[in-house]
Amino acid sequence: HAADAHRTDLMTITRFVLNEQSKYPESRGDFTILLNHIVLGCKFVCSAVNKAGLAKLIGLAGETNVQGEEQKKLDVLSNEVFIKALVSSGRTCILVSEEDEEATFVEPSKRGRYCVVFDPLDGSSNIDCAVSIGTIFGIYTVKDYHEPTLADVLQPGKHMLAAGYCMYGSSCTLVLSTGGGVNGFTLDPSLGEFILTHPDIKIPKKGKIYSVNEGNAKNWDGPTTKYVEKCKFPKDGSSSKSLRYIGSMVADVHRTLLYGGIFLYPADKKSPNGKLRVLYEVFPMSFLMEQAGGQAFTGKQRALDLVPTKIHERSPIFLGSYDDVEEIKALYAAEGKE
Ligand code: P6P
Repeated sequence: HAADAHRTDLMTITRFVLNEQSKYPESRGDFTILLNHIVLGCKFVCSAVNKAGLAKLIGLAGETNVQGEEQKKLDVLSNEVFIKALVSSGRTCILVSEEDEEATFVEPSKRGRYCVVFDPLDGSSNIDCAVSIGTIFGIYTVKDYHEPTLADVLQPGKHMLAAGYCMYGSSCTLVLSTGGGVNGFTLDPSLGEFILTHPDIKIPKKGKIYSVNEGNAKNWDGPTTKYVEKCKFPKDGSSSKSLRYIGSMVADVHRTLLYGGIFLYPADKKSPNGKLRVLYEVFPMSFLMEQAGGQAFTGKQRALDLVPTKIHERSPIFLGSYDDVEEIKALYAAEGKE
């Protein structure tokens, strides 16, 4: 019966993407090959993260990355794995990683028409306490991949073809959009395959959770302060929202996507552009939120309309349930009129 059919009709991520791509007669399977290499990287990192506590992989690699943060061995490992997997796919021409100060231009013989921007292990400060962390990625295509330039990756997020994240938590969950909605896949370690477990994810229109680092409250601007106040002390008699903040973007965004609510990393007096990086944190998560029926706002504009000028540029971000983001947009608009 149906349940058995489901068990035997394994919809793997590769099969799913092939089905999606078959809608484009001109597609030659390049995207599927690229995605398979990203999936390979995620499987490797999942295995390394799960073994980290045992294999003493955690701990400092003794170097610091471009962000001035101490690099943990898993960061170094994950970055190398993804760079190597993406180059060997033969489908990429530029790679931007959170771990590398400069973009990687793939050697001509191995070039393809895709650019991949990624954070190989976001939230890595949480590794040592076994809090969920993740890989975040976005994919652009370039016009002329024989002469790739940085301009090919400094595109607005709305030009992304695909975006996703892989969360290494109680289960290894890969959430992906190729522009036709959002789907979630869970790694079955016994098969080594990502199986479709969350088809066509839609974020609730309004949520009961807000997610922000309240420790930065003294530095927030007016609209953010007013919004968080409203979450805690609603004036319209509705119940106050719950605060959930894990401090690992992939985990906070995954919960927001499935349960609804709003995730905020606002600008503050110390960091006028907020903390999160445009290319490989803000854009992919904003892409997914819009594809799931939510929205993403920078405090000034739709996040996906932003045109980055530097590969490690930061931006404030408010993303999640459509109605919740609408409320903070109204507060920023009102401030603009004061
Ligand atoms: P804070 C983790 O270091 C990270 O880049 C994101 O994963 C997370 O959302 C954010 O920083 C947490 O930052 O300042 O609240 O600790």
